[in-house]
Amino acid sequence: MSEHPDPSSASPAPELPGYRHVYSGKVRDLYAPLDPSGAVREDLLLLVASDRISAFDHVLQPAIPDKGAVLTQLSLWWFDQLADLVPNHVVSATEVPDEVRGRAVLVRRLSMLPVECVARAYLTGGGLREYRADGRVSGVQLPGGLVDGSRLPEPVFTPSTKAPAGEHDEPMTYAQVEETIGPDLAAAARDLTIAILARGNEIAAERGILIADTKVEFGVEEGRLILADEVLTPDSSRFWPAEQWEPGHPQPSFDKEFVREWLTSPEAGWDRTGDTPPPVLPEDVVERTRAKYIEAYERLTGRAFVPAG
Ligand code: Q0Z
Repeated sequence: MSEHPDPSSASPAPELPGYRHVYSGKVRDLYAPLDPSGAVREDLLLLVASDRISAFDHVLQPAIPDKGAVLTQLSLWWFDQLADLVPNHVVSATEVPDEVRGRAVLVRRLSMLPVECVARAYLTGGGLREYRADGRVSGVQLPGGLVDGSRLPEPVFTPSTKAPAGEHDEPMTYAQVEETIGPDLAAAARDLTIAILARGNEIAAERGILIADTKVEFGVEEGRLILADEVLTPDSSRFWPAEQWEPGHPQPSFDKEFVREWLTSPEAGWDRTGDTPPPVLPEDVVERTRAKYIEAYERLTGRAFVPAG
């Protein structure tokens, strides 16, 4: 067992015949399909969710088996639940290479808004820091007395910049969003982001999950917004177990609780504020985390998760 795992070895982006690899994020890989002549198709992209997991800004080892498929299937299910609110970028989840079947989606390649669209229904993280500083979140005045984990009177749009790889997104004011994409697209993106989170919470609340906040990405086609990327997954949103919700302290994460708990335990012997990479996760933490992703999928969708192959 290595003390200094190479994060890229957790689950590297596969070579896919007929596709060109264009980009890899911490946990996902992006490809462009090639046409029969071998030229890159400019109108389509293949989004592949890996089994990689990140915590405390590090990609961990090993990967979580089936995480990519669970998140892909959950995102596809949400696109259907949201279809009356917003059109989406999905072309096909079946016309994908066998090697990534279940965790890949062929999508329309869109011109993306240069804004991370975030909405918050509960106060935590960066929103809580802003509130503690001046009683406002993204310029919206909130009532006094709110604490970590408080439910907000209504969801708030808290956009941020799309930071270059390796950097953190910075909050944007609503005026900055209007200057960047124009007032009409800004208002549409704000209203849709809030509506997506509100619909998400209506559905999730009945199934014992709170969605504290979420980040969505929109493309633009003929002046209209198209929901792109992933939606309402535990990687793009904070999922909390409703049963354990108790404002006044940081809430346990539905999916990553065992990972964070172990990484910060004496057993891991890791200083997350230092520059040492995290230690390899024990098998039981991997297995319990896999079970939480599947539990989130099954509770939300009411469907059994069926692993590939
Ligand atoms: C999404 C990302 C990654 C997956 C670009 N429909 C679209 N049109 C144009 N661009 C995108 C999309 Cl979804 C797009 N990302 C984020 C990165 C794997 C998604 F490595 N980047």
